[in-house]
Amino acid sequence: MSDDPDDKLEQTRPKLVASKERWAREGRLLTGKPAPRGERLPPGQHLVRDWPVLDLGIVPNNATDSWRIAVDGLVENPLDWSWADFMAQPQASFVSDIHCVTAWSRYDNRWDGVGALHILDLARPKPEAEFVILHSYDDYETNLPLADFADDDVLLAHAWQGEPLSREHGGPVRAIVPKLYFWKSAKWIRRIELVAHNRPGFWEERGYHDRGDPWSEERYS
Ligand SMILES: Nc1nc2c(c(=O)[nH]1)N[C@H]1C(S)=C(S)[C@@H](COP(=O)(O)O)O[C@H]1N2
Ligand SMILES: [Mo]
Repeated sequence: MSDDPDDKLEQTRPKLVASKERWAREGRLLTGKPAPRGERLPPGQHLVRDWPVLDLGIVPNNATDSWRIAVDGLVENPLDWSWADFMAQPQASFVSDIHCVTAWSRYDNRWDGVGALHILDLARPKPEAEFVILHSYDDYETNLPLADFADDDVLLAHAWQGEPLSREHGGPVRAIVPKLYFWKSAKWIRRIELVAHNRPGFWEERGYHDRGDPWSEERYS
């Protein structure tokens, strides 16, 4: 067995990973009809009322007394917060829709947490910083442009519909990036790394789109 955390993650659910890689190769679910952003439901999506759980077979258990989150890389002021530090930050709420690349969407999710803009204000990205890599406690990674992360609807969320975020959905804290497919919304987040050069994350290395805009159907690379 290799020590590459990516391989370790892949080995926990090899069939799931293989079938999602096949979806990407075959361009499954693509309608070829991009929609304007004003359209609430992106092309090829259908609405669900429940909230499906998707993970790679590792569900970290992070008691809040040992939990930490770091912001580092190309920042003037690296952060390393305990749960108490995190909860002492100004709190933000946002209601947004979820769009998963496996074609389900869920409307009107109310998130409470700490806004990405507040975190960036404190950490102060250096001018060279152009991308953000989100790292999680299950070793999952996903990448996004700093410009997509630095938006007022992006949260590090600890609550959903007024209740603490459950462990299966990424509790105690996950990222929420509503305007991109949900694989960009890292669960069990532990580190926000600012970098100058783009670097693909787990799904981006396996045929999924670098950016992932649902309205342009940026499902696959
Ligand atoms: N840490 C981590 N974050 C993750 C994932 C994962 O496996 N590990 N899966 C991604 C994918 S593919 C999706 S669709 C959503 C699923 O979130 P949910 O289980 O809360 O619906 O989380 C994303 N964030
Ligand atoms: Mo997903």
